[in-house]
Amino acid sequence: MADLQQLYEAVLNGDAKSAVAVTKEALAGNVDPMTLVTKFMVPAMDEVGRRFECEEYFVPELLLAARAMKGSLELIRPLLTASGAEPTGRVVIGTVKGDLHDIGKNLVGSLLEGGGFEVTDLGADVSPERFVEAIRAHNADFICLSALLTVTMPAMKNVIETLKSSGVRDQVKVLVGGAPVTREYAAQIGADGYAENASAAVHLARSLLQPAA
Ligand code: B1M
Repeated sequence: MADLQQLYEAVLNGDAKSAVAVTKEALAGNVDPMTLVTKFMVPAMDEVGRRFECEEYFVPELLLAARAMKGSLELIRPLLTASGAEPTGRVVIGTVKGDLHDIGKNLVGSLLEGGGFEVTDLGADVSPERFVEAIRAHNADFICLSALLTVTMPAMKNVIETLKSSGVRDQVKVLVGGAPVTREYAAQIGADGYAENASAAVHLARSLLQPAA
């Protein structure tokens, strides 16, 4: 049986090899993949963030921790996305302009896929214009915007303004999330909803889907 605390330590120490090894062992032992994410990896990332804030860690340590978490998530992702369900709605997702954080956004995208949504992931540092193009190209029902930096939160508002000026605002529901984002901020910028984590994003998207005619 895998010692799951080792997964926490591996992400915290940026040890990708150990993170992958423990994850493989845990999955082989039928541990729930979301337990690995929410109980071990995310708390480790929170501790990485805390250490960064008090200058015990610097950007290289953040990068190593992110690499370790991504290594594990690559193993977990197929399990999250394998729903087999018919697509219930189309989602375009991305991290807003100026922001390179993509781990949380990737998790949200994976769970939405697992929840039966068709997901187009535009990556990180996405301009408002690229969101508009993707909405048109994929006839999206939702866009999900992620921001992890206080300074990039206003870019969410820019996206909404660009959707309006491009004439596509009424076509999509805009959902927002990311560590510094709040329900109040979402309402303030005119988003249709806020989700605090990946599973809440799936519930929210489902609740906003129009019932089939
Ligand atoms: Co940076 N970083 N970082 N970082 N980083 C934070 C965010 C920070 C809080 C660390 C800290 O100071 N404690 C801080 C931001 C402070 C602030 O503005 N409030 C910070 C900073 C300052 C920076 C730099 C400026 C550092 C520098 O260069 N001096 C720089 C900025 C670069 C840029 O973006 N332009 C920077 C860079 C980086 C790395 C590139 C090194 C790396 C990211 C690698 C990557 O993503 N590929 C990194 C990392 C790893 C972090 C921390 C440690 C971890 C983020 C993470 O992956 N968390 C982070 C501290 C922290 O968050 N505790 C930090 C795990 C992830 C699963 O959670 O992303 O919150 P999260 O996603 C959750 C929810 O938020 C929600 O669901 C997800 C899953 O449950 N969610 C959504 C997210 N998006 C959603 C969208 C939705 C719904 C829900 O749509 C509907």
